[in-house]
Amino acid sequence: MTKTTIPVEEFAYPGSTGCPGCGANLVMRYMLKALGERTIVTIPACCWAVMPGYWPSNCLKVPLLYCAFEATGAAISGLRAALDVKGVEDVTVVGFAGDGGTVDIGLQALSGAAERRTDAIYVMYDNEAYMNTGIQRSGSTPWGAWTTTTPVGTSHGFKHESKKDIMAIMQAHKIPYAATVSPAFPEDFVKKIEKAKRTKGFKFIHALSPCPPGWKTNPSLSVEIARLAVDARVFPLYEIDEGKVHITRKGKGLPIVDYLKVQGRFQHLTEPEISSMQKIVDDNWIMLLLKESSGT
Ligand SMILES: Cc1ncc(C[n+]2csc(CCOP(=O)(O)OP(=O)(O)O)c2C)c(N)n1
Ligand code: SF4
Repeated sequence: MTKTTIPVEEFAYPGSTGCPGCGANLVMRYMLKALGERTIVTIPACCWAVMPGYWPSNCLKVPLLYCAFEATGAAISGLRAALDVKGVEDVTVVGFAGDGGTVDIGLQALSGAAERRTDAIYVMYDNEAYMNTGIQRSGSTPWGAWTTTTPVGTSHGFKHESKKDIMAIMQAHKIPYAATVSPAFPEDFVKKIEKAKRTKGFKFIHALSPCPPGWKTNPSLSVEIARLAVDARVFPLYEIDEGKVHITRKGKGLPIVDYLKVQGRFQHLTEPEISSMQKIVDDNWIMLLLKESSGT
């Protein structure tokens, strides 16, 4: 049996107030294992703003800076500048935000930090909706999903807009490093965060984070669902290193229905609608393969 290379030391302790089976819990845990103690995490309004618990019973071993919902990119820029003025070079600055705080309200601050090449890592944990306030749809909610603001009924249906391609948006900023990670593949996850830590400048990490209440899933299946997302190529694992796309795990190419059928938020979809989703996934996969083979 292969020995794991994941660091044993924990910087996220048990006791987070997250729901059972919260994927974002694992994202924080693996991220901190890779980064270590000399890290400051900036968190805007989101589930993780609540999950550490109340002082003095915080479950994280690193300092936290809370910021306004839209301000993660600006906050990490200010923090980095302050550390630079003090001559502190060995501390990694991290912005850790949900998808709503990233692809929607926080996009301008994120874009500014990326353009300035702020030396920091921005991690977006993507539970594909505004979960902390009651499962409202975000720009990162996939086509076809139920949320409380895209209710399924006779006159409404489900979300009819596509998920924003945040990785493409970040690639357009020509940042030195961006990667997708999954809590189902911790070795790949940790390696990418370690690489981001070694790289100077602005780094972006897109982490899929299953959310049992929001996705209407069994909490014991969160890691399995994250694995199915990769194997069905709904969430391919890849990195963009100095502009070059490299797929780190090809996945098994399972039909998308294997991923959808275990989630209550997709139960209303008809066969033709599932076929439409399969086509979106297939087209995105071909596009990713083309990007990899063309070196862009
Ligand atoms: C300016 C502003 N608008 C709205 C809110 C209310 N609010 C707090 S958390 C949140 C949802 C965050 O969603 P997301 O970023 O996806 O993170 P998640 O809750 O899913 O972890 C909202 C709308 C706020 N705090 N500030
Ligand atoms: S609502 Fe979802 S993202 Fe928020 S703590 Fe619960 S499982 Fe985690």
